[in-house]
This record gives sequence, structure tokens and C-alpha cells, in this order.
Amino acid sequence: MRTPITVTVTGAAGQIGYALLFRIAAGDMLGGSPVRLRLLEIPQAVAAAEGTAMELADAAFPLLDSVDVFDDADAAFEGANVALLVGARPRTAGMERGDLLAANAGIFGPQGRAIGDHAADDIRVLAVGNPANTNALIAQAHAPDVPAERFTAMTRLDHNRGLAQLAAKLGVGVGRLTRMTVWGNHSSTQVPDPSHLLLDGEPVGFAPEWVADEFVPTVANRGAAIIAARGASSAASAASAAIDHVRDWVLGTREGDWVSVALPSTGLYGVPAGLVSSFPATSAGGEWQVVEGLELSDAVRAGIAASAAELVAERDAVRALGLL
Ligand code: NAX
Repeated sequence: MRTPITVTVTGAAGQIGYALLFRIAAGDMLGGSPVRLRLLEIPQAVAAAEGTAMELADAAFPLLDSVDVFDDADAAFEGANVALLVGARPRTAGMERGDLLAANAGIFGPQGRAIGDHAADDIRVLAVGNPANTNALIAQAHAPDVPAERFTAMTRLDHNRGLAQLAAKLGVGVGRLTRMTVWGNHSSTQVPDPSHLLLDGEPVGFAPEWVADEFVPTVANRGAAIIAARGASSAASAASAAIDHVRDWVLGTREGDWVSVALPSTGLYGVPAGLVSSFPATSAGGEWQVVEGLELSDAVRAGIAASAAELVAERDAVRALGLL
């Protein structure tokens, strides 16, 4: 039997956690490797996480080696090869943006430190909990001995939402499309960009007005549309995107395709170095490589700059609080 891969999932008792854990245990994320799950929750939610662990046991997944539940980050990240940081403090009524950033810095800072102190040398981190990009940055800053590029944030749900809209527009299956791109922050300033899209390997052109007036707002507001329809925020699709992100990172992206990943900028496309911002990227040998040299329209260039400015403001707000 192959050596099990240790996966730590925070927010395990939440609704994304509930969808995510069964997909991981079924083998969808790591190419059929056995998995050890370590679940981290706040003390009040440990009992619920234990319940999920009971259900995972009852599903009798052949690849599931073990499930353990913790309310202590140091213990939860012990030996972790993959960390999915899903648990976060949601924005509640009357909460200022600064309060939200501070509350999450109080979660992602200590978790970053615990990752640095206890995770395996090959640790790969995906921040899903919002504000995901800045949460990834905070965790990364607290784990100085871990290479910065091992800290990523999730824009894959936005990427997949974009693919779904484009497939519907073209009347084709989503599997025939490649090279969708999302730039920037996982927020309303994100820049979904279909300008490099291929259908069966051939370029497809979209009218700029349709992209600006319909496509971009539909993708950026899809989360709100799901809440309006379902009465709860996206869960299974978010879990599926997290599975896609880690699977492609570990096992590699499809030949000829790229995906959208928020990772520490090296300054490409004008995004200030160090910000965790979404780029088109391929993965080979377990490492992301940003796709370089793409031609950008003026609208996309301006959108990337505006989203980067928002990321700078988030970073500076956390810095001003002394949390970064
Ligand atoms: P839930 O509220 O259902 O679950 C969150 C869970 O996190 C709760 O069980 C809570 O007890 C736990 N938690 C809180 N603080 C914790 C801590 N310090 N350590 C461990 N666990 C902790 O939210 P859910 O719908 O599962 O969403 C989770 C996060 O994903 C939210 O921040 C949400 O905004 C974010 N999302 C991010 C997306 C993305 O594309 N990046 C899309 C989906 C989702 O909206």
C-alpha cells in the first residue's frame, strides 16, 4: 500500500467541510493515494466534527486510513502534507471590514505558525475561508520557513463558474473548453477573463460588451445568486473547486490547459510582489508556474490593477493592526 497522505481540514464541521471530506476520502483529490484526515474545529463545533468523522467511518472508504478531530492547531497540522483552510470568521451584521480582517488574522496567523512548526516539509496550503487571498498571505507570513509559494488561495470556484457560463453561452459541454482565466482577488473586484478561451483547442471570440455587461457580473455575483436560490451559500461547488485546485497542484494540470490560482505574486502582470492574487497557472512536478506573456485588453489590465489595489488595502489594514 502507498504511504498515506495527511490532509488537515479546518472548519470541518461547516457546510463546505461536509461536502469536501467525503470527496477527499473517496480518493477524488490525490489520485487514489490513501489519506489520513485531521480535522480542526473550534471547541463548540468539535462534537459536530466527531459526527462527520463517524459518518466517514460508516462510508467505509477503502482509501481512508484514519480520521482524527482536534480543537488545537498545533496537533491538527502535525505531519500535514496538504492543509485546506476552510474555517473562517464570517462577516456579521454591523461588522466593519477592519473587524473582519482582524478576526480572521486571529485565526490564520496562529494556523500559519502551527503549519510552520508542525507540518511536513512538502506542505501545500489552500485558503478557502474568506477573505481568502489575504488569509493566505497572513498564514504565509507566520510560517517564514515554508516556501511562500506553498500558500495559495482559492479562485477555482470563480474559474469553474466562468467555464459554466461560457459553456452555456456556446451551447457546448464544459469539457471542450480550456484556458479560462480569473485574475485578482476572490471578491467583487475579481477579473474573470475569457479572452484566451479555446473550444476544442481553437480560439473563441466574445463581444467585449457581452463580457463586460453580462459575463463578468454573472460570475462575480454568482455566490449571491446561489444564496438567493438555495437559502445558503455555495458548498458542494466550493468543495469541488478545492478538490480541483489541490488535485491539479499535486498531480499536474491538463496538457494544453491552465487554471486559476491565487498565489504569491512575483510582480508579473503588474501585481505587486508578495500579494496573493489570482493568475493563470499550470502545474507540473507539484509546483505552480504562472503563464507568462499573455496579451491583455485595456479592460483586463485596469481590472487587475483595481483588484491589486484592493489587495494592497487589505494587506495594509492588517499591517496597521500589527497582525502582519
Ligand atoms: P460554515 O459557517 O458552514 O463553516 C465554517 C466552519 O469553520 C464552522 O464549522 C466553524 O466552527 C469553523 N471555524 C471557525 N473558526 C475556526 C477556527 N479558528 N478553526 C477551525 N474551524 C473554525 O461556512 P462554509 O459555508 O463551510 O464556508 C467556509 C468559508 O469558505 C467561509 O469563509 C466562506 O466565505 C468561504 N468561501 C470561500 C469560497 C472561495 O471561493 N474562496 C467560496 C465558498 C465560500 O463562500
